[in-house]
Amino acid sequence: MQLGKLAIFLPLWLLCLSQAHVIGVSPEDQHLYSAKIDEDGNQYWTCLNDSSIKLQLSQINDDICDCPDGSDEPGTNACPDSAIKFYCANQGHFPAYIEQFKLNDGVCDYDICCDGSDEYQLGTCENKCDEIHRQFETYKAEQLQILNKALKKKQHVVDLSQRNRKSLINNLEHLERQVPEKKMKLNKLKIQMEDVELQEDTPDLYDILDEHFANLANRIEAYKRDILKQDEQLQKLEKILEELSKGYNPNYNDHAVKESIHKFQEYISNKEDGVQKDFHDITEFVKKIVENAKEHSINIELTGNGNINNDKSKSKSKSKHYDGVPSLKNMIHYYFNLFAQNFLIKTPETYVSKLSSNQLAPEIDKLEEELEKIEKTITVIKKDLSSDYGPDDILRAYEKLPISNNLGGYYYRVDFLNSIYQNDVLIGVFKEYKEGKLIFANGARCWNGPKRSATVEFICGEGPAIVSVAEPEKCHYNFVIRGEAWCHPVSEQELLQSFEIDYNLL
Ligand code: MAN
Repeated sequence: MQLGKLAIFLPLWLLCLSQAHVIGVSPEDQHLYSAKIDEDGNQYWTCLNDSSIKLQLSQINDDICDCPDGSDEPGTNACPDSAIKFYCANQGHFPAYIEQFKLNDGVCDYDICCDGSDEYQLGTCENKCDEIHRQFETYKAEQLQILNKALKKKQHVVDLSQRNRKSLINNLEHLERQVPEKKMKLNKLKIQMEDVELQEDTPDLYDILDEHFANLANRIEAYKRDILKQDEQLQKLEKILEELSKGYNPNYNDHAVKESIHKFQEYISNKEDGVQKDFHDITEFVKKIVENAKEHSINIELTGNGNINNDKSKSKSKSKHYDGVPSLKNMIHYYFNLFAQNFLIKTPETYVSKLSSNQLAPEIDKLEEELEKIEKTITVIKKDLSSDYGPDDILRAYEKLPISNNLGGYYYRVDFLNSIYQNDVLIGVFKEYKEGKLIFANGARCWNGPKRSATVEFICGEGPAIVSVAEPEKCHYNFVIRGEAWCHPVSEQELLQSFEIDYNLL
């Protein structure tokens, strides 16, 4: 105000006396207007953006624009294109800068210059800084109270989004842990399947030896018959000789007869009992071998020549080997060897599934399906976790919390990170979060127009709520959603910008 009054009585050039206060310039910038002294001891000043333009001190704020940047007229509106603004000290409130065209125009711009200094020439604007500052303090207190409440609510939202993220991570870890276990199980099943298929394809050893055993039994029977026949004949012969030895006439002194009878008697006294008991049991013995073979039967491979080939038979390569058809003498030995080589060798401890290939196949399919599903879910979760869902992952909190509102005759439903509907028309599916906005695309096609799409912006306030929907272009919608999650701590300067003076109270 004092400046204003001064201005009424003093010529303009006095407003820029050397080292004096230059009107319209902040205290920090006053030094830019200090006088320079030339060789002749005269004071001068140069334009701020062009030091080649020398001016007399009286040319500062003389209402004539001399400098290209308007720096010689900080306190007048003589330079219309100047970017320089007029400084209001606003003692008791906040200093501010006002556009020069608003200077001395008869309007008190209290929203910028609460001290009325913008009208310093007329001096008609009273200093209202005290009242305006009081109003601002009240506004600030109210706003901070609202904001603190909102920030507390925001903290809950942030906590929820972090919990949602954590549960996704837990889910991911749980699934990832299952993969190696399931893969191992699948591998085992596949190996079992191969073994079982091989087993099902290869003949049973018993089946192969069955023929040999039948052959053995037949041969034994035939030899038995031969032996019994020979035994019968032998007994007949023995009977003849016995009768001869009893009925011959020793007086004939036939040396050959005497000698033969003597040998026969010797033969009889040394003779063992007819056919051995073991011989009669031989059929029983073969039967037992066959039963044993059935019990311990295993699967083996046949070589091209029909011989049995497995690792066990290889390991017995030192055992006695018989070629061709065995004789009665070695027959038992032959067949026992064959049996022992193939049945009586302990098999290595290998696991062969009790399940058939028909039972294993669906188990393998099921496990493969499970694994595929798990791996797909892992990919989806990883993509989700690496997606940008806003600062503090905030949108994750609203993942399953759609909001709706009736606006402009339509019912809108916004399902964050999913879709937006206008009544039952799809406006779009979530595409991305970009530069603080949600982008939805690929909605239902408009009649004779593009597919519907939308952009969602957020503002701080009570919510979450859809506060407005606009359709600036045909079928592209702009949504504004208000919510505490989009509130931030504010500075005094920010509050000052949103502050509005109640002129009724001035
Ligand atoms: C419906 C609504 C409108 C849209 C027109 C286009 O009426 O989806 O928002 O502009 O279709 O035909």
